[in-house]
Amino acid sequence: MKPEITTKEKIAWIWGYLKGRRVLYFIAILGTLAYNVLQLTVPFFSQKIVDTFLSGEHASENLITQRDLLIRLIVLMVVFTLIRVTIVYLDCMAYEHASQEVLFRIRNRLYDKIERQDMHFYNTYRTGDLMTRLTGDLDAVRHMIAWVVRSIIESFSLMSATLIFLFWMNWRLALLLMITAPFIFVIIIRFKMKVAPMHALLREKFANMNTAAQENISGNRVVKAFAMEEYEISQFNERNEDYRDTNKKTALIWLRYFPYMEGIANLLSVILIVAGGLMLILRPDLLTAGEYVAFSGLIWALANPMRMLGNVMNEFQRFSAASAKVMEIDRSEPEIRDIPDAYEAKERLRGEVTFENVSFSYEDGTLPVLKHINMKIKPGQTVAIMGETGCGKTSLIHLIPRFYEPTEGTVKIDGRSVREYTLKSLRTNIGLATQDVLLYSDTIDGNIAYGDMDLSRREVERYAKYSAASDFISKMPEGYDTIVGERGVGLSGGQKQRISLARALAVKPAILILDDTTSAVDMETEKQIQQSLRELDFPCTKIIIAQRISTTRTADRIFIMQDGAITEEGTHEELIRKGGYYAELVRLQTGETA
Ligand code: DGT
Ligand code: MG
Repeated sequence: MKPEITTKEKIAWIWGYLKGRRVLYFIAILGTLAYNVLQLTVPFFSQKIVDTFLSGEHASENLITQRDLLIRLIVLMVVFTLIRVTIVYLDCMAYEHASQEVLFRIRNRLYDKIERQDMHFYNTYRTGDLMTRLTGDLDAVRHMIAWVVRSIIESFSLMSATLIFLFWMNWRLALLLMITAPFIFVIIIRFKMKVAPMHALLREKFANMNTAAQENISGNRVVKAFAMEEYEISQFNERNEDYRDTNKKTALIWLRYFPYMEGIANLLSVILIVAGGLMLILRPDLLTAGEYVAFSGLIWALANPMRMLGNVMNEFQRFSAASAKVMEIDRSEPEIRDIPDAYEAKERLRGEVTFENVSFSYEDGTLPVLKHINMKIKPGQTVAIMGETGCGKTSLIHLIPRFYEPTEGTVKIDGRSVREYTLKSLRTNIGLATQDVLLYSDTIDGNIAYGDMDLSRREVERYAKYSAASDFISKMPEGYDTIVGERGVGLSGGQKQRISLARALAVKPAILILDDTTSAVDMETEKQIQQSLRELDFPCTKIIIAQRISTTRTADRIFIMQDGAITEEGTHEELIRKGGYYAELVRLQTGETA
């Protein structure tokens, strides 16, 4: 369990992102203070007007003799109101500006963090959950900066200014109103305790719903193939209901506390009417009518912040749950990253690959997937790796670009552990065509040139030729400019594999790794590809995972893997002579016997 992030840390975290906008934000807070204090000018002036011109001893006299004062008071009231409205407007803009800026920064930083994460991270976090962090959770953070803080300042400044003013005007009556304070405190604390866990839950339900939607939209073909639409819809409905119900429950919590809060807010009026009325009648020396008017004109300035408090607390808890999720990503570090003083390979690597007693198991799995692997591949060699499905071939080659770290032993390139290179210089030397092909929603040209955006069209065409893709590409309506992937024209499995091969070749890698890259290509095309791989115009070590003997027979070396270990090793002829697993494969696939 990770230690829980405290509220203080959350606030400090936001404060960090406000850098450069802190003065603006501070001014915005001052603005909030100012316009709330200015709100009090209206009752202040009305008290003066009532006491001097309406209910005072010499009211009617004053109306004649001090007409100037009356006009001045009214003009001042209007001027102050105008000032207040202007401040409110500018203030809103300042909050908006500061919060959008913070949102922009966090979003960028988060994306940066996610993008640089290692495989383990992607195995752990679900896409829908990450998307929730980038959208809903971040919005809750922005809401905190723009709305929650303002509301808190507003409530407190209005309340304290009002209280100061009321105490200054008539401390006895003000003190009586203060009787309600402890009750409010108790209600809010109890509410907070009830509602905080609900927001954590609510956020989880929201992420669950998003994950279900994301997985089903991107995996819709499988849903369709199995005619599972109705099932999936009902699954989504369930999560949607779950989310709705949790939302309702959260809202109900406030509804449970609301009557108490409302009761206390109304109690203020009762105290004012009863106590103030009695004072006015029995002890007019203690309370003037003007003061009474000012008090009743200001009772909202005490009651409204009380009513707001629940809402503010609610939103604050929403922020609290969301920011914890955002901060988790913000603070995350990939386990696989450059070691201090990592070696930056400036020159092209020669492409010698060595496995020295390498064992490996996945962090979330218990069984060893690779067991004491020893392999030596010379620069420029072509080696083939064969073995039953699930024996660990993909896991093995994923250790070369350091997608995972071996649990034991060392993988070396050119005599240096892959750990010692900077990830960038290591990986730019490796061209990998992965087992499940992913193409971007981009042109074919853009997909092939993905690893080297500056590649000219002529070069793109050349690599397409190497991977036997140029024929079918030139037959497409817009050739290399045809959009493929999610939005574009569909491609066959074999076509996708060939584009993925061209993409791997286009970076002119020192080490080319093909993970079952020609499995969906017909025999004739495959032969063509094997031929062109031998004729590449750059030096390149090739590690080819394949199932077909036709692919492997010309390899300089063949490794047979069984259950995570290398059990046979040699050339085609050597292995046939040995009469083991490989010889059996040859017999099965070609009918040849040794
Ligand atoms: P293939 O592609 O079907 O011919 O099989 P291989 O030889 O490429 O097998 P590989 O390396 O993908 O998987 C070896 C074992 O490791 C297999 O039992 C499944 C397991 N495995 C693969 N990927 C992961 C992973 O991300 N997490 C965990 N826990 N296990 C994995
Ligand atoms: Mg595999």
